[in-house]
Amino acid sequence: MRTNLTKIQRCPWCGNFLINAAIKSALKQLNIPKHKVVILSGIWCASKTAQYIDGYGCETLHGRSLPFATGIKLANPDLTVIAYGGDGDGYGIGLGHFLHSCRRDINLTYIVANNENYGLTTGQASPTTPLHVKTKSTPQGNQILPFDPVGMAKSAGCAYSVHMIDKDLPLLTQAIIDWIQHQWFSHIDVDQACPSWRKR
Ligand SMILES: Cc1ncc(C[n+]2csc(CCOP(=O)(O)OP(=O)(O)O)c2C)c(N)n1
Ligand code: SF4
Ligand SMILES: [Mg+2]
Repeated sequence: MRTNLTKIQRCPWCGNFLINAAIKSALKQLNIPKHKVVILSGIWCASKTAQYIDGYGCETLHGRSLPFATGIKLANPDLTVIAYGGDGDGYGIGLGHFLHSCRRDINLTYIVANNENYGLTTGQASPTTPLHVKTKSTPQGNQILPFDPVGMAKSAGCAYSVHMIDKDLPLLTQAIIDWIQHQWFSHIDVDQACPSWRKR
């Protein structure tokens, strides 16, 4: 966690605030001390999370939170290791790491804040942008079929993959508690509000 932040780094009403609150609540309810928690994230809006959760953390490289998380878990099996990132991070540039993490089935929890766009870089289409949606990079509407992250995770061997929404905080918190307790790779795709670039 970063303790010297002087300003908020996300827009008002960003769904990442809710998802981060759910993680904090889950860790508290599980009584996991902060020196046993490591948060690894990729790059930007979603990935600022490593700075906001009390515990060890690192913003890694775009799409590379899972290799870092895997290494840390293998070297320190007693730690609770959570990887966190955006849809561009995990399903775009980091897709290979996601699928191979599903195959390896190492005990990590991977949370994806899926706002259906590249928020940081001002709202371009991502692999989960729905058909026909207009974005900065698809001014005529998106022509490419989005994929289903949960279906993809399951087909790659991850039994614990679920889709949640950021606004249902009790349900999301419970899912994070359950998924942290599983001894295998677990994945939560969270429908994350991005009022700045992806109005729904
Ligand atoms: C290797 C690399 N390629 C591209 C970028 C530029 N970049 C930064 S964040 C980002 C996309 C962010 O989208 P997403 O992962 O969905 O996160 P969000 O900002 O929506 O939370 C891109 C393309 C980068 N930082 N590093
Ligand atoms: S651009 Fe979207 S995802 Fe990024 S901080 Fe703003 S609301 Fe959140
Ligand atoms: Mg995104």
